[in-house]
Amino acid sequence: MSLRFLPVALAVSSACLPALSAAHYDGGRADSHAPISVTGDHTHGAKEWMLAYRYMGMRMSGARSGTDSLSTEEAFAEIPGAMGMKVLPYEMQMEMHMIGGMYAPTDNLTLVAMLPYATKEMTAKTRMTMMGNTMEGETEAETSGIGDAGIGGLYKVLDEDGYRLHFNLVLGLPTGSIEEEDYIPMQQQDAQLPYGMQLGSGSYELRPGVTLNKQYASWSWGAQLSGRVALDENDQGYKLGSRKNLTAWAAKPVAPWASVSVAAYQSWWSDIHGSAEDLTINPLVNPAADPESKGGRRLDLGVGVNLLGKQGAVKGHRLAFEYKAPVQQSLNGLQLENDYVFVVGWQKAFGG
Ligand SMILES: [Cu+2]
Repeated sequence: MSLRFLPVALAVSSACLPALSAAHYDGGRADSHAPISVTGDHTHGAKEWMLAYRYMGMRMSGARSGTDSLSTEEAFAEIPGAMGMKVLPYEMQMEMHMIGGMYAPTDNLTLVAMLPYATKEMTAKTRMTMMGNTMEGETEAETSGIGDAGIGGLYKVLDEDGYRLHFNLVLGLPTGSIEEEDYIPMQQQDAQLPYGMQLGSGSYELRPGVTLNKQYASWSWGAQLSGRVALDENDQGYKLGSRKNLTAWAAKPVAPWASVSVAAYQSWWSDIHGSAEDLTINPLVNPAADPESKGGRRLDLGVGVNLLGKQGAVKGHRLAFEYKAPVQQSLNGLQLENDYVFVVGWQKAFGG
């Protein structure tokens, strides 16, 4: 650049300065937090802490193999069966309550901790063929209790021009039970339930991620790449397959206290390695007991609302809702199809 352009360059850059500082990340906007099902989406300023509660409801129903939805008849035809018996998982309802906390010792580091409590209910159709007669029935199982806790941190590496970038690293702890039992009619006694009905993974788990947020005056977007890897085999002699998630969202404030969002969630997860020692259900009879029909991939789309109280008793309280449904899913072997996920969350930050 020759010297005669210097005054022009200085004038332009000084004119841009107010715009740049105005573009600093504003944590006081409803859309400064991601849609509520995204965790580890934001960091906090030094000495700030936050309490959070999330409720998640998830429903799965019907069978699928690969990308095809199967009718009950088609699904039974895919189960090899043994001794004339076949069990087809048919419906599952999961509810999860998650308590979370965040604390930022510095502007760059935010510590996080979370503990879930889940209830799972599964219904299966049974079919028994004996001497040419087929008897149909239904069986139900239910479990509830705490799941795997997580502790870790988010480390912010960039915060300028409305961009915020941080790394996520959470260690999952095997606090959830992996030996849940219920009455199994085919065995006429209580026995260990299949993998999907257990409350925890039984393993220490690494959950790394990277999160980018970008805020403009009238809207914002964000993206997160995250994963889960079991570090050790659990007491039952297996470990869950690893999982990768790629999430992207866009949000728009519609009032100083509200924003709406759309999001896309792509996830990939692999089969279970090993098999549960105490699981007496035959995988030939019930595919839920088959560690090799657990993997898959799914694309969910979500719509959400974030509310942020601006005055009076609700000042600083966040309330958010999100509904997600799959638009594409491909499952290894015979598995239950996901129907929807609904999340409600409350968050409140203090101090700072
Ligand atoms: Cu927070």
